[in-house]
Amino acid sequence: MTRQKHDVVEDYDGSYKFAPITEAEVSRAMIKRYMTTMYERAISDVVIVGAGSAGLTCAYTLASLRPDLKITIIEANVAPGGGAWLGGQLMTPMVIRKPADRFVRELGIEYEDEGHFIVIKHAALFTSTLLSKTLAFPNVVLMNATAVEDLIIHPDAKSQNQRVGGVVTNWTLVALNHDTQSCMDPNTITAPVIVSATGHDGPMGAFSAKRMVSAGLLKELGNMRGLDMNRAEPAIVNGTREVAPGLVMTGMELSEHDGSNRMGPTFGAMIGSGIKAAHEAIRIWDS
Ligand code: 48N
Repeated sequence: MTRQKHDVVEDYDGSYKFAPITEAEVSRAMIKRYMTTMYERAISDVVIVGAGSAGLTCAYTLASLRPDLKITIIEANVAPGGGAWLGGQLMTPMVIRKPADRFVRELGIEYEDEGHFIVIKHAALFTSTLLSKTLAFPNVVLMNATAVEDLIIHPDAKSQNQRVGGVVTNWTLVALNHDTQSCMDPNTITAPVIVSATGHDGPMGAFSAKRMVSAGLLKELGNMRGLDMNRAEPAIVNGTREVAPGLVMTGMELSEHDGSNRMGPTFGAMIGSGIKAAHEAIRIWDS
């Protein structure tokens, strides 16, 4: 493939020039936008905690079905994507069992069809495509390197039952280092619907499930069971639901909440459960 010559290549002779800029212009370009986002999203419609494969699939589905909703994704890592950058044990191909292949086709990703499952050549191809298409929706905001370190829980106006009404956030490095500093207070984002997809491992895995126990909304964790692909995947998809008023749980975090099996290196249930979580969020929003 012969590269088309264009001005950049021709200027590589030492004459390449950028337009002039001041450092303050760069800082202000970021500050103006991010602080406006924080101000506007202090009240969101749906907050999704965790930008792994389940959380991102939920965000994509929700944004495509409901462009009217302000969707705010909170991700503790600098890099979103959770555990979906590798297929399993450093191997890169990603296995997805049918019928979750329908979502892969919607994203326009090529794959090999193996009959009752498909294989994408690299998990990063799935995750980077899903991430870029999700972020392209105008109603989606991603706050990464930001941790949810608590839930906002109010008595429900009508029933007086405990209802999850938002999240408490902090920079992840602060959230992980509270015991090294005097109290570094967090920020808040209120929303009538919270979707928790914080996974089953990692520094903050199963965050909301664990917080529900300590907050008295759940008697005890079910604790994820051993690997069984055929039991695990339908259990996670069919079990995705509103586990407490205002809080939908999905993806592998649900295995810790319910005590369902793990499925190992197959990702169809992350897709199916993320899609179901989006429909649950709409049901709650519209109720
Ligand atoms: O990828 P994960 O961990 O979670 P899921 O449920 O989206 O996908 C799980 C999947 O990758 C598997 O585990 C596969 C299928 N294996 C199964 C098995 O048997 O092992 O993403 C969770 C995301 C991560 O990016 C975390 O950084 C983030 O959630 N997170 C948080 N973000 C903000 N605040 C928190 N408190 C928090 N806790 C976790």
